[in-house]
Amino acid sequence: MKLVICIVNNRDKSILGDALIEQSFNYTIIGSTGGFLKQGNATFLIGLEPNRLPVLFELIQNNCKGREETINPLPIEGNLAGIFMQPSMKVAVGGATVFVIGIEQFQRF
Ligand code: 2BA
Repeated sequence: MKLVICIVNNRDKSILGDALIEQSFNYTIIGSTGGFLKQGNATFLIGLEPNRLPVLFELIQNNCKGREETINPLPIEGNLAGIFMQPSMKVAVGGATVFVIGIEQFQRF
């Protein structure tokens, strides 16, 4: 058995969740926050048999879109605070960040 940890943009959470249900994947969603952008994202935990991985990857690819986010950093602190602003910056955020872990044992009690 494998555990797929899949981090997606909050905006793709529902559409990916619906697609997973439709294909009978079991999953849990954990609300999470990206370390760099500090924006909310969604982390899916999906337990599955390895032979279903290709179908899962296709679902993720088809339902999670890459986006460009603009970050507006806070003004530089100090005597001249508010005068020197750091420029806004564009960051490409991937459709999904996926980790696959081998599971030694899976039990439901
Ligand atoms: P964030 O950490 O908020 O990162 C959002 C996007 O910012 C990243 O998109 C990447 O394009 C950019 N970014 C991240 N760190 C950067 C840096 N030091 N300098 C410049 N740009 C940077 P993605 O790579 O698609 O990642 C989307 C989200 O997936 C991340 O949100 C984070 O929550 C998660 N993630 C990505 N890689 C990860 C990893 N190796 N381990 C754990 N979580 C990861």
